[in-house]
Amino acid sequence: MSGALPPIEQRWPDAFAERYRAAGYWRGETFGSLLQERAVAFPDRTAVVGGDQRWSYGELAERAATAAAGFLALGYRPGDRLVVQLPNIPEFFSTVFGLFQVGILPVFALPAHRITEIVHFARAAGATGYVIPAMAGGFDYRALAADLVRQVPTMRHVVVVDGDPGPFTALREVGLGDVGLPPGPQPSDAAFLQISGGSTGLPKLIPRTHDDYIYSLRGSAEICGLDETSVYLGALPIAHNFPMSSPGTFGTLYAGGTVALSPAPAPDVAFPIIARERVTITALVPPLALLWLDAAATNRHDLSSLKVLQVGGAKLTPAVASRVRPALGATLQQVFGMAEGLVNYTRLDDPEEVVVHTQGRPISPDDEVLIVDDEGRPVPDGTPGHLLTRGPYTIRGYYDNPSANARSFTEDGFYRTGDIVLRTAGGTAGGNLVVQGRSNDHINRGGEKVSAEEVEDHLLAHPQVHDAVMVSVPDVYLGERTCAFVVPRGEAPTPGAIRAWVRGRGLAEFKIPDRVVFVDGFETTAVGKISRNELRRRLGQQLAQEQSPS
Ligand code: AMP
Ligand code: DBH
Repeated sequence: MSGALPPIEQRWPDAFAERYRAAGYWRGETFGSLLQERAVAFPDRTAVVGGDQRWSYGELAERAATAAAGFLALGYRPGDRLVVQLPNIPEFFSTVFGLFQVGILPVFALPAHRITEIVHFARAAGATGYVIPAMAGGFDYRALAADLVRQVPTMRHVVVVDGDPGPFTALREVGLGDVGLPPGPQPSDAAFLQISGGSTGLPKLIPRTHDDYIYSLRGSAEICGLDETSVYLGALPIAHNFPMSSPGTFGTLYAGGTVALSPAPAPDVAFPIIARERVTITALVPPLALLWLDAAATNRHDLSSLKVLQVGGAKLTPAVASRVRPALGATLQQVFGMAEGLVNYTRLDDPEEVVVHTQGRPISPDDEVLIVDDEGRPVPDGTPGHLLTRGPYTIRGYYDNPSANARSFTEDGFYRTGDIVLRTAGGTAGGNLVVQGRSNDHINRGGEKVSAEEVEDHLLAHPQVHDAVMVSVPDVYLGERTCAFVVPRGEAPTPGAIRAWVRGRGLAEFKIPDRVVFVDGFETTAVGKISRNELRRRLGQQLAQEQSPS
């Protein structure tokens, strides 16, 4: 029934694959073998803690094997895709490691995604199943599932991993069937599909192989000094690439450490868990880091176990960065990464100046980083330019998306990140990247990426909207906020009605415009319409000027 996997023709060319194997980056490990080996080596060590559950490596492996058998009994086979939308609960790991073992590909949705996004992921991936919790964060995912099965008839099952499944299938009640475990995927096969933050338009699907992702985990765990005594707190949504792999929960399991899960990243939820589980490392986006720093001043919990605070996903200001050590007694590590691959870290022994002022340098000696001007010519160190990259864990193409691939990759396989960066010259901080901004329409709202174009398309669907442009507005807390300029058709609706409209279209809350401004029309030039990118730039500048004190 389920469609065959479109060929992932965007693999690394043979010469590169051979080089990455010869260098020892790709070692032929798979996620299935990785968990098995650890469960044999140290079955009783704690792997995952969350809610009132505490699973050893042995128990996690057993639960993953049961999940694998359950999905097989439901009729799923290697190469099928399932949209997985799970919060920070231990069942996340038993489910996805079960899928990895069979070679079924999870498509990692975030808990914040809503019906429009889930339908898009399901269709784009040709998914035939949807895996959810019953409830999380006060939201009923079964209602979302009911909507999904109405809109996407190829959904064969909705699988609920905890609680009351309602009309759907409870994973724990699926019989094991008589299907033997298939041989399992090859290390060079895609293990899952990550979601791009959306540089232009709708989010794209990112195929990551066992080989490449496990290399990035191993490299990250090494850079972060993880070992079996490490306790990583999953505070951000763990389906996101940063807390999953940099080194994140997967890197921690790779190193044989313990993953502790926080149902929310707020200090009052996370601090008691840090104290109880003796957490050694965690990852935050900048607005949360600021919240933690403020909360630390009056905090009653023992946070002394915390050695490393990673901050990434959006630009951290030096002023906030320099507060981390005094307030938390932990080493700050800046992390500049992307679900498409390349991840940069400041190193734990870097001088304070480097840690506070730069976003680090790549994991691998074979990460190729090019910084070029608008014409594609390399710029000197210290000069901002477009960041292009290629390497042993950076994809060569999105899943089944030729037009995005033509835009986002060069002929010779470099990924156009859309980021404007500079490389620092000489001195102690030499050779590190400093992020300057973006070259396209994606707005970074405190680490949550919003495509202006995607939201504009929803605004334009409103009957009283003639035209709409969404821009980024500087914000002290989030870095950037969104503002939608709307040209009404006939009588102007209220800003509240516009925001309610976007919410009603079934989008994640973080994509709803923070502000709505009505205007009579947009600038045009003598030769016709100016480009939307140029329009966004001018409107953004206009807003910034209005905001700055004169
Ligand atoms: P995504 O496409 O959702 O994986 O987001 C990746 C993008 O997030 C990068 O291309 C950057 O634009 C942004 N980003 C990630 N980490 C940082 C950071 N430390 N500083 C500035 N921007 C960042
Ligand atoms: O923002 C990101 O996508 C990101 C940030 C830090 C990421 O994917 C990562 C590290 O791996």
